Amino acid sequence: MSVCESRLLIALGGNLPNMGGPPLETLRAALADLSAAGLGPLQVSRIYATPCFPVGAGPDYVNAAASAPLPSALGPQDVLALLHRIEAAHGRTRETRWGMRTLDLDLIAFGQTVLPDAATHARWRDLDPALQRHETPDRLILPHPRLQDRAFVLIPLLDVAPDWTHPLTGQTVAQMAAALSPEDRAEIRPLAPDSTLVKPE
Ligand code: A4P
Ligand code: MG
Repeated sequence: MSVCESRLLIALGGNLPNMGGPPLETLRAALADLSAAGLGPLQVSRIYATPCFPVGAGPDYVNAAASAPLPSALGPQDVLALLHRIEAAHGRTRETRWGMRTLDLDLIAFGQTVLPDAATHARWRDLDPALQRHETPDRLILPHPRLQDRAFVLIPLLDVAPDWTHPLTGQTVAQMAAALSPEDRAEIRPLAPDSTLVKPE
């Protein structure tokens, strides 16, 4: 297994202020929380401004991605619980599926782990788009079932894990990103050419 394939991948996003702070500040604080919880060293993508999906469902988002070595003391469920704790600490509430949020932390991959199993994963991955908004998984699905569809996840991931390979489809992040429509790719814009969530020392 390549070094890249044995990494933990996290997608970060937000489109609502928390306690007056913009989503960019929330994402920065969440990264600090991830490090403080023992994940790392983190590799962090540039920050991207992305149009809200579904179109018109709220303000534009700020999105980013992070990658870390697999933690020795935490399993995938522990990492998801950690992400949920960090979301809650930054004002995340869950009212509507795909609704506006101060902070969304998705566990995109835990190395090559497949959960709960290949057949269930295929069902979520191939779920009719009309049903996706209404069906919410009640358990951890890995890799994240919508990974291959989301330009706001794949373009930031290109910065940190272009060679990571999906354990079920065999596609790399770079191949999944190349399969997006040019229009979807063009909508994901770095905030500045050298924008980063990590403050210089
Ligand atoms: N869950 C299962 N597997 C996972 C996983 N691998 N990572 C469970 C995270 N959570 C996972 O998640 C719903 C349920 O899935 C939870 O109970 C969790 O335990 P959620 O975070 O409450 O719901 P969500 O974020 O609304 O849904 P989901 O499926 O993560 O969708 P997306 O694709 O993240 O959509 N537009 C822009 N521009 N940028 C965004 O970041 N995000 C969304 C959310 C919509 N539109 C967006 C963005
Ligand atoms: Mg989510």
